[in-house]
Amino acid sequence: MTLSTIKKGPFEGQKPGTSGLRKKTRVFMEPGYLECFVQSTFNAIGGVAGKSLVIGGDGRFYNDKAIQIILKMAAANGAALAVVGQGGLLSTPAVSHLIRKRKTDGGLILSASHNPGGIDEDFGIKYNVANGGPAPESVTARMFDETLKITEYRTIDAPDIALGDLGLHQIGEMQVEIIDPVADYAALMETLFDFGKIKALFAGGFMMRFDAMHAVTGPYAKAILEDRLGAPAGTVINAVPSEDFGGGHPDPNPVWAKALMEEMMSPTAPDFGAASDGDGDRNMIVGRGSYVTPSDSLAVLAANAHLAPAYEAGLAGVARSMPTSAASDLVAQKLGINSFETPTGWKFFGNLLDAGKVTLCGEESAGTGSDHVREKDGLWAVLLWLNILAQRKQSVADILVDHWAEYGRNYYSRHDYEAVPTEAANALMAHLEAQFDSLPGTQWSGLSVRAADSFSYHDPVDGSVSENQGLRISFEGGARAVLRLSGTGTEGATLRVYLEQYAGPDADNSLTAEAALASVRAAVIEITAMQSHIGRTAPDVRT
Ligand code: G16
Repeated sequence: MTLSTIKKGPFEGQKPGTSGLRKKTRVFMEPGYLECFVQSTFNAIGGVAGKSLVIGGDGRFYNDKAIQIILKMAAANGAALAVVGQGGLLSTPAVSHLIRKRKTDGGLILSASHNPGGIDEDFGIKYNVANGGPAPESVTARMFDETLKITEYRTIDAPDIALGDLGLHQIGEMQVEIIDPVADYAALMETLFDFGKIKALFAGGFMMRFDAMHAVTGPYAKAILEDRLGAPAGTVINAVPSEDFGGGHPDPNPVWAKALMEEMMSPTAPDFGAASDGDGDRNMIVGRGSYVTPSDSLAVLAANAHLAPAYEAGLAGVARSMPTSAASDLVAQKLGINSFETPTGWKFFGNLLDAGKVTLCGEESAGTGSDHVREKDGLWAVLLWLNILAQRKQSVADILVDHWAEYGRNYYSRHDYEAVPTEAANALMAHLEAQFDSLPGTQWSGLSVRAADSFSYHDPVDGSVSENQGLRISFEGGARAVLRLSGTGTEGATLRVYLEQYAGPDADNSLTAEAALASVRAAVIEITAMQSHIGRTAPDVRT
């Protein structure tokens, strides 16, 4: 085996976004592209000599090749151990758990999450630190700096590792341990929830459908829901991970999980439906005839978490990303616990979790999680819902109605405008920002603006400040709109418009979200001069 140093780099545009580096797969396949990013990551963390890493991905096209490349580079850089999921598979929450359990120095996750996979679709890589969470901004900034100055990377000339063979392997001086991707994660879930109660629920005829969307959660969901909890065979559908996710978007929302939504809205719907994304960290929850928005899901979980063994003693607090609805704040207020508002990106929850300030976190982008790992966790959210359903013995719809009757309802929807030319999207945002001083007090579509600003986050744990984290307009009467540009897309800009309207416990809580949000939506379209900036006012995706 020969060590070599290959002259290459730098490559433009290797700036990590909301969740690592995401690009078209063919970009990652350019000779040296992945290698330079990985070497830059190693350089940014002071090298990997003597260190241990967890490595795995969601099984999308190029996953296995990328893992072979990374293993050889880690060996050439002196790493001591790589823990790798069998077949190169590991869900994002499973990586987070393994980093913590095995006390490794960090991990690398190969995934572009909910983005489609394939040679002409998307690929991605993310570095997680020793607490199991995504690298914080201070680390991603160092990584980016390294990508700007890199001129060479190190690798080793060695045969590929048989990723399917469990057990110990060797590359140069580095050990590679291939592990069952599901076992440790499933064991962790068993410590958090009342598996006996959930088992009894299924034994009593409770029916569920879980759509794994041809992505990484399939094997985890089958092992936990069907094998351990006794859900009938066939409960988990699309359970075999495929490298192009069966040609679909592994994005658990009503648009991309359409077949599941149709089944759940039909007269023969099962009691409970759920879906997860490419790398298993997102979730969608839907009851018979009743879709639960991710913001409401976080609030319901916070209000009922004490029904599951892990959270029996109560929660330290709840954190949500700024664009997520304020529904969970109302629960925190009632429980008398902390609530925090962070920028979009799971990495911002890490400090709050590590400091014990919060127990649950969630985002409007279908992410919910707790202090059991440092990533959002799709299957965990599904199991917590199941545990709550097993205890409350009510339907999802009834739980929601009760929740709104107690706390009021935060009507909520996110509208995405995809593949907008970057300049047009920037111009729209600049146009809005330029009006901040003059907007308060003005009327738009019957709503009066109360305040408008750009969100900055002051991390209460390490004091760091993150600016420009989204533009907010709040209106008198409980309406709010947030606009930001996505940090996870790979083509042009994706403009996200987040709409919210609060209706108190005594108000009409039975409207459709579309009807309840019509005024705030119209106001945003007007204030931003949307038609003239981006040439349309109808979004591509509404969640
Ligand atoms: C990532 C982040 C989330 C974020 C989401 C959307 O999720 O981890 O925190 O909410 O992207 O981000 P954006 O609005 O910038 O596209 P994932 O599941 O894609 O890793």
